[in-house]
Amino acid sequence: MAKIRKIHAREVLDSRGFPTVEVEVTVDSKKESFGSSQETVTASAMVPSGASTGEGEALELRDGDRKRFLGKGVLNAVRNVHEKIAPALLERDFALPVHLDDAMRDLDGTPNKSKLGANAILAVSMAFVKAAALAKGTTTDQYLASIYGGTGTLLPVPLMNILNGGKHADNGLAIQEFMIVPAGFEKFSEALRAGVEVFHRLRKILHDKGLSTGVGDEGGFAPAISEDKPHEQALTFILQAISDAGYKPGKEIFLALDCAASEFGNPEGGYLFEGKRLSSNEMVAFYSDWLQQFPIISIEDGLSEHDWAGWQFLTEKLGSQCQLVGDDIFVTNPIFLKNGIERKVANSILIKLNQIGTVTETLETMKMAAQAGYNRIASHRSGETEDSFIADLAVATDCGQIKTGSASRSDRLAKYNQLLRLEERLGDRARFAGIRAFYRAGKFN
Ligand code: 2PG
Ligand code: MG
Repeated sequence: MAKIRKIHAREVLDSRGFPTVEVEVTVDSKKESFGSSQETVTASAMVPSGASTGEGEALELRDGDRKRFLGKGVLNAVRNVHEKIAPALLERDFALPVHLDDAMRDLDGTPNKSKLGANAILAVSMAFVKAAALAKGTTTDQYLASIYGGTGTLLPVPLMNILNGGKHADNGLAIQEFMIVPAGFEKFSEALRAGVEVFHRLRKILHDKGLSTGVGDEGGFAPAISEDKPHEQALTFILQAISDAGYKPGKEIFLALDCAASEFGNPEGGYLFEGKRLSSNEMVAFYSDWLQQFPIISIEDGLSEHDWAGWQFLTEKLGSQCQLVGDDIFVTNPIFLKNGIERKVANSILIKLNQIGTVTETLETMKMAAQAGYNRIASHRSGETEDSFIADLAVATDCGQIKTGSASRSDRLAKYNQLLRLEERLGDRARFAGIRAFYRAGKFN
C-alpha cells in the first residue's frame, strides 16, 4: 500500500524550451530507504512532448494564452493537478499504480483525457510509480518489472537517431529519423559505445563535405543535402560512418528509419516525396528498393496514419523482411492496436507514455503487443526532459528496444546513462537483447 500524502505540480521547461508539467508525489514509507529510516518518500516525474503527433493521441493541455510562451504554457494542467487530481487522491491508499490511474481516468471521464489533460495525469502516474518503488525500498525498473511480470534484466538495443529531418529539423529531408541500430554486440554498453563512435565519425564526414554539423531536436545531425536523392545520400553517409568507425554494417550495426509519413502524405493526396507525388504503392516500392540496397531492419510510420489500406499492403509486402513499426497509427492505444492486429497492420509498435496518458494503459498496450507477437520499442518524444523513466520501462518490460535519440544532448543521454547504470547494477544478471529483439517481426525469422 502507498498512502498519498502530498502532490505538487509545477511548470518546467522541456528540451525545446517549451513548458511542460513536473509533479512530485509524496507517499508513506516505513521502509529503509538509502540507509535512513523515513516516514515518507517523495519522487518526481516530468512529461515529454511530441512535434509529429498522431491525431489519436491523448490531449496535451496547453493554456493557449499567447502572452505566455506563445500560448504553450501549462498552468491549467498544473492547476488541474492541484485543484482536481490532488483532492481526489490525497490520504488514499493505492495498492498498485492501476488503482491510482483508474481513479484519475474516472475523474477525467473522457476517452482522450481532455478534461484534465494527459500531461497532468501522466506526470502524477509516473511520479507515483517512482514514489511507490521508493516506499517499497526498490527501484523504478524493478518495481515496474514486478507489476508487468517482466524479468527486468534485458537491456534494450538502442535505435539512435543520428541524422534528423522532417519536423525535427529544417533541412528539407522528408524522412524524420535516420537511425543506427548497434544490435550485433554482447552488451548494452558496448553497443552504445559503437553507436557513439559512429556518431562522431558521421560528424567528420559531414564536416569534410562542407555540410552543417549542427544538430536537430533529437541530437542527430541535420545537414541540408542538396542531391536529387537526398535520402539515399543520407543513408550512404551513415554507412560510411559505420565503416569508418571500424564496424560491419548489416552484421554489427544496422539501419532504421522513422519516415513519419503522416507529415508528408495521406491516401487521398499522395505522398510528396523527393519532388514527386507518390501513391502508397509507390512508396512501398521505394522502401522495398531500399531494403535491397541498405541493411535496414526497421521502418516506422512508412505510410500515413490515415492510410490503413496502404499499411495493410506495406505489411503484406515487407512485413516478413523488416520490422514495420506503428507510431502515429497506433498512438500506444490498445483500441487502435487491437484493430491493427486484426487487420494485419504493422508487426511492431512504438510505445510513448504520453500518447495514452497513464503508466497502466502503456503497460496494457505493451502486453497486448507482446501477446500478438508485435515487437515493442520504448520511445522518447522529440521534446524531452532529463527524466529517464523510459529507460526503466524498457528494462522492466523486457521489450528489447529503445528509441531515445542521438549521442548528443543531455535530454537524450539521460536515458542512455540510466541504462548504463542498470546494466552495471544488474551485473551478471544483465542480458543484452541484441539482434534477437528483431527476430519475431524482421527478416531474421
Ligand atoms: C516519433 C517521435 C520521437 P515526436 O515520431 O517517433 O522520435 O517524434 O515526439 O515529434 O512525435
Ligand atoms: Mg515516429
